[in-house]
Amino acid sequence: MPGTPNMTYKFTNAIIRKPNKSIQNALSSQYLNPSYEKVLEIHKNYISSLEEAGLNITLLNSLEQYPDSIFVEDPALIYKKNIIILNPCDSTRNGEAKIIKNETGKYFEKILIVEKGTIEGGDILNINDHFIIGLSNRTDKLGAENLSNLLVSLGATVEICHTPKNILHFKSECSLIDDDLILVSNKMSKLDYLKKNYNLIELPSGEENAANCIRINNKLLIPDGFIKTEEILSKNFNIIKVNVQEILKVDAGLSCMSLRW
Ligand code: CIR
Repeated sequence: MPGTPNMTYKFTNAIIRKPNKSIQNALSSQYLNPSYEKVLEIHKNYISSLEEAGLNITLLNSLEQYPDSIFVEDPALIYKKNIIILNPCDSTRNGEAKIIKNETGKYFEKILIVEKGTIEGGDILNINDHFIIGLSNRTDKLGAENLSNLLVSLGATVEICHTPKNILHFKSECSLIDDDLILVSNKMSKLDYLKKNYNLIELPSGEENAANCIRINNKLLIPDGFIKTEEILSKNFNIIKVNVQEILKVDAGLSCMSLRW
């Protein structure tokens, strides 16, 4: 296993939301409806995996009125001891921001708010004190610039890039897995900014969905069922495999079901 975890993935806590029955009506580019029972099962295993990686879990109540609300990564971002409330783009998700602010503000020193534009956490990749924000169908320039100003005021640096076409979020197909090491799909591997500044591991075609992993302390959580990815990563990482099959139906992955700090 590579050296001491850097601060980006040195975590002790995670915020997670209990699954809602209305997840069956979550946004899906494939027009698929996940089963609530299967999502419950996945969620239980997900929590166990985070605990195995050393995290204490804060479990928020389910929100039936927001079908996509278990994906808590999208309405908020945690940096240092602060929480930044984002501005989800889709009208069925936007209200999640105010709710998560009221539920979690007490855990943080400052609450900052992106007031203008739209921006979702899935489009934000954090590497130590640096953030890459990917413009996408969900994150616009105004939202990215507003978040960037807030992050800079907290001492961070920011680069605004483009999420490649037909990828929901920047992090849907990439993740930081070690110091300066990013796991990417073929499309993400072509981004100049990533190529120039980081070491990349490109996953084989057909396994793009495995690029959304989460490094937590000395463990790497990877989605189950991606045999080539497992073979590549298990050589150098302590992996924990997590089943995400049912939430793939609604374009989600491992990172989006928790906020970690
Ligand atoms: C959505 O379309 O908003 C949800 N169905 C999936 C959100 C996934 N979030 C993420 O990758 N950060």
